[in-house]
Amino acid sequence: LYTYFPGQPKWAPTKRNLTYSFPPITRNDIRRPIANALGEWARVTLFTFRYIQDYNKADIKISFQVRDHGDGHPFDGPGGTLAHAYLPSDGRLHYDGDEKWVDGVVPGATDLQTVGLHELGHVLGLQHSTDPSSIMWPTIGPGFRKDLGQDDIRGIKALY
Ligand code: TQI
Ligand code: CA
Ligand code: ZN
Repeated sequence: LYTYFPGQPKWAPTKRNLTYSFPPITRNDIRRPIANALGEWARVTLFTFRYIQDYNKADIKISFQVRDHGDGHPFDGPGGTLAHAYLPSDGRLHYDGDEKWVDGVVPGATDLQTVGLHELGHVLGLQHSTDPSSIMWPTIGPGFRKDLGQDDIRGIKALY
């Protein structure tokens, strides 16, 4: 079953068309799997996600960070933590730049889209689920791809 953060923080009713951006230096090949993850959430919610160039103006700020990156939650190098995201309506989503990121299923590497789906769940207000088939289930092996589950869809629809 899905859960929410304490106090059920969520995006305000006036915020349904969210913008997202990357810092200008971000590699181009990571944008497609992240856009796909956004598209999956858009399909099951009233949210739309639109890319804008201006990183500082975006609702959802997606970046790659390594080790201590100034937010009090340092990454841990290869392995361990893969990414983290802030709860609504902060909008920050950080990938650990020390992981081997790929678009798809590659042994020993981690799928950008799958982790993006999970982290975007946090960005939208979902906490972890007790359902192993949920994208919000807190563990997954490397080299796997996972999609939204029924539990995730029920959870997000019940929140908004
Ligand atoms: N990152 C953790 C996560 O997003 C960060 C975290 C730990 C966290 N405890 C938390 C976030 C409590 C919010 C609340 O869950 S992670 C997976 C999975 C991670 C793990 O790197 O462990 C995915 C990120 F499910 F695959 F194991 C994304 Cl998909
Ligand atoms: Ca790591
Ligand atoms: Zn999580």
